Amino acid sequence: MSEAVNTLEGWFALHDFRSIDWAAWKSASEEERRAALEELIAFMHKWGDVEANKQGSSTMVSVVGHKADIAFMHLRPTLEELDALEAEFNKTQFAMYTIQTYSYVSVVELSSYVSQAENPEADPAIQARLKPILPKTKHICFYPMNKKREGNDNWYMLSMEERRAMMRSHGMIGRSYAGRVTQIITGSVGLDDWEWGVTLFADDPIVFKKLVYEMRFDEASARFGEFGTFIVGNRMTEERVNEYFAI
Ligand code: 76R
Repeated sequence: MSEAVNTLEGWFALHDFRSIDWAAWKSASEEERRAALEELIAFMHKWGDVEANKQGSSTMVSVVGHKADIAFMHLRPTLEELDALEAEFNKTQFAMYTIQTYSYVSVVELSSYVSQAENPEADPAIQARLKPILPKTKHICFYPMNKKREGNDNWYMLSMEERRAMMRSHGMIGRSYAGRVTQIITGSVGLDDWEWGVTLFADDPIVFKKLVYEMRFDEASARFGEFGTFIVGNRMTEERVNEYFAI
C-alpha cells in the first residue's frame, strides 16, 4: 500500500450557492424588500465580529451565469457552527427569495508534500493558513476536483516520492502567481462529492484563466486532475448589495 500523506486540518468550509427568485423579489413591496436587505446586511455585519474574534471568516459574491446569483463562503471552527449559520440565514426574510442551487462542505487542508511543520500548533504562519481570513479581492473562483484513479493513472497507487515530485512542480507554478492570486485548498474526502474544493481569490479574473490553464500542462493536473463545475463571482460589499438588489 502506498503511504497516505499527512495533512493538517483547519476551519471547516461551507460554500453556499443561491439563486434569487427574481419574480418574487420584484413583486414584493418596497417595504418588504427594504426589510429583507436590512436583515441581509445585518447578517453580513456579524461576520466582522466573527473575524475580529478569530472565530471564522465569511464572504459573499454575486455569481455570473446561471449556476447561481449569489454565493457565500463561510469558514468556522466546527461543522456545528456552519450548520447553525446556514439555518440562521435560512430563517431570514431575505432567504425566502433564494433557492439553494449548490453547496460544498469541506475543511481547510495543508498537506506535507512540499514542507513539513515541526510544531504546527505553535507555528503562527501555519495557523494563519489553517484559519485564514478570506481575502477581500474583487473576484473569487471555486471548483471541486479529484485526483484520478483509473488504470495506470491512479494517484493513490503512486509512491510518496512520485506524488511529492509532482506536488513540488505544482507548487512552483502556483508560487509564480504569488501576489496575484491566493488559493485556499479545502479537503472534502468523506465530507462531499469531490476530493477537494479549490477557491481562488484575485483582483484580475484573467489570472484564474492563466493559472488554471498553465496547471493543465503540469503532470499533477494534466494526468491526474478531474474537475467539477467552475463558478466565478464578484465580491459583494454592503454598497454592492444595495445596487444589485435595487428594483
Ligand atoms: O501549500 C503550499 O503552498 C505548498 C505547495 C502546494 C500544495 C501541497 C500548492 C501550491 N498546492 C498544493 C496542494 Mn495547489 N492548487 C490546486 C489548483 O486547476 C488545477 O489544475 C488544480 C487546482 C490550483 C489552481 C492550485 C493553486 N493544490 C494542492 C492540492 C492537494 C493535492 C493532494 O494533497 O494530493 C490540490 C487539489 C491543489 C489544487 N497551489 C499552490 C496553487 C497555488 C496558486 C499554489 C501556490 C501557493 C503559494 O505559494 O502561496
